[in-house]
Amino acid sequence: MVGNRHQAEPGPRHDAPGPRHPHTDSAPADDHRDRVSGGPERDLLPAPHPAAVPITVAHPVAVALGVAHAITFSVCVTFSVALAVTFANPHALRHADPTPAPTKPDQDPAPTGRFPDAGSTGVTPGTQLTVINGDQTFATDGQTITGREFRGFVKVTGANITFKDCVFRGGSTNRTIPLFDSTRGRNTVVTDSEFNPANPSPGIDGAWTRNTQILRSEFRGSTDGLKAGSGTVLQDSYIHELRWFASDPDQNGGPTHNDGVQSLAGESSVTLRHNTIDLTTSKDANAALQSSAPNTTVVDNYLDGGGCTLNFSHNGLNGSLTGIKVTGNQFGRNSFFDCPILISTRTTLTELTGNVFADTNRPIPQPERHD
Ligand SMILES: [Ca+2]
Repeated sequence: MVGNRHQAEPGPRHDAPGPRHPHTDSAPADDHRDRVSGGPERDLLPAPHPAAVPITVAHPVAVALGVAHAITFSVCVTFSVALAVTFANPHALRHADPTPAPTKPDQDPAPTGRFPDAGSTGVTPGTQLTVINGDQTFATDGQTITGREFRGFVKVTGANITFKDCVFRGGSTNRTIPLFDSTRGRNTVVTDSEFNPANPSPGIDGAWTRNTQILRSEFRGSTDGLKAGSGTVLQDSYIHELRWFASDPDQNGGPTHNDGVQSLAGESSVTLRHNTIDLTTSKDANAALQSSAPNTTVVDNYLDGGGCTLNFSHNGLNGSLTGIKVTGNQFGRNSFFDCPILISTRTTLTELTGNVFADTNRPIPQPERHD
């Protein structure tokens, strides 16, 4: 499992000298860097699958349309353990139209003024969920899985596999593991689904992904919501209420470093489009997005919370962090250091336009810059 992600992981920035944060004069400088950039994050993502690099995500519109058609018939999937317990989905507030027209992920949509929430994400109301007990690995190319509640950890190793209207709950463990792992799959799609651990623990994240689209889905209750690897697109989704722990073995016994989305050094080409990432309800959260991934795009999101809400760092890279676009986002006021965006000294923002505070529609301040 453990691959080169270990070497690529940023080291603890609190060990490095740096300027004092202008907004925290009364606090030791170490405090800021530790809170906003974190110490050594969990670094157990596997090495990229050889077939998964370079990134080749299927055309998003074609995939989305494929999903829409796929749900009109039943695909038989054989599970190693399948407990035929069905029950009605409790999320009755889901949007009324179960098959909204997909947004073209390769075009910037017009800002809608309404951001994703519990009512517009997750399992479609009325879905009958079948409980699947035990860990599962999906290796058969092209299959579509619908209406499952996974009470076990799910891995994807095949290509062009779609999950729709699924709930990922994991199990009880002290391992460092995501509820859903598509880092070794190709062109994975997850729509209208929920990531919510049944037994939260410091090592449980919502999802680890590569070459994956996640649409209209909800993350809550995990340590990090999404570890977004190369070729990940997160769109129209809702990340909130992450779970903080005072002692995390992956942080040398220190508290968890909760991030809505985290992209580790070694990953690239991550897109966050029209999501709500709200960490204001997560204790001492690190960031809505902590990223060391070049060619990351953050567009038309609602973002709030964390030490700094967006935190870009070249730490762990053998050079600069480049190709970062942050455009058309709305920010809340609740970052701990009054810091919507922090960039490291070797981070370049290729685009930085149209980012405003949600309450006033006034531009956010220029990014803080230090290591
Ligand atoms: Ca983290």
